[in-house]
Amino acid sequence: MSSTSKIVILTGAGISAESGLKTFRDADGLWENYSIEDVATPDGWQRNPKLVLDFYNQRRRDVLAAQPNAAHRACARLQDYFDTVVITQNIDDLHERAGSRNVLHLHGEIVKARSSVDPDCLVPMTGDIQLGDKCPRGSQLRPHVVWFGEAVPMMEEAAAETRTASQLIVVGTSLRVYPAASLVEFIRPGTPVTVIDPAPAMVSARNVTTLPGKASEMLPPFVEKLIAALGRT
Ligand code: BV8
Repeated sequence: MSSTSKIVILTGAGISAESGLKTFRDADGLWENYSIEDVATPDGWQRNPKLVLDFYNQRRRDVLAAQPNAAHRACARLQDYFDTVVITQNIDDLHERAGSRNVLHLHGEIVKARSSVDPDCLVPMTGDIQLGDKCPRGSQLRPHVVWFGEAVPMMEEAAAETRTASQLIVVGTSLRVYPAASLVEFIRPGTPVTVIDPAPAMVSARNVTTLPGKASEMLPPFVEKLIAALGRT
């Protein structure tokens, strides 16, 4: 690996778990307490927009009250030494608040709201979205989030970044949601993949290293190793 190598880090809810934000599928996860169909689908939005707004308003408050942890900071540290891209499935802004500058949100961002009629019409959102809050075009504001059954507009860009990665680091994701989970299939054959997770998902690639454990314990020393190896090239 040299300083011109590109490192892609694919993160999921697990990297924010130690910041106090619930994951989806762990014990006491979000999907244990909410029905995906009711709060994370367009049908749920049509049926009961207030329930959906309340769900995301509470998550936005939790995100704004949370702080980045050592794993988010380790991702940010990498960009001082390598061409680094963070591709996250998370809608929180903890990577950005930890200092990462090149973050690609596959499933949207909780700190933005958008028009219900024009997906390109976005407004910053750090408070609650209420029924009756309108976008500049006069439609009800909704969370800027990709729901199940909605297309993932950033997928093409994410695949292009992954195709040119010299190293892929997968942190804190069950790799259960598509097409995000299929990103691992876009690496060039033989590209080293490192999976960090207390319960690592299976990654079918030729060169996979699994580091079982929590993101904030396993990622910082791994990042220091990558940086130290630079000094020896
Ligand atoms: C689409 C909303 C088409 C934002 C989310 C049947 C088979 C396969 C696929 C499908 C199928 N039926 C339907 C589909 C497609 C569907 C899908 O994949 N469903 C799954 C459930 C099977 N996908 C879609 O609908 C996507 N769209 O396909 O559109 C299309 C095309 C063109 C035109 C129109 C339509 C849209 C998917 C996006 C859905 N939105 N979230 C929000 O509310 O946040 S997905 C949701 O799950 C989250 O956003 C998250 O990104 C995603 C993945 O979850 P993870 O991040 O991995 O979290 P999880 O809890 O699962 O795992 C946590 C991990 O962390 C665990 O491994 C755990 O061990 C680990 N961990 C815990 N603590 C720590 C830790 N790791 C490290 N340290 C710790 N301390």
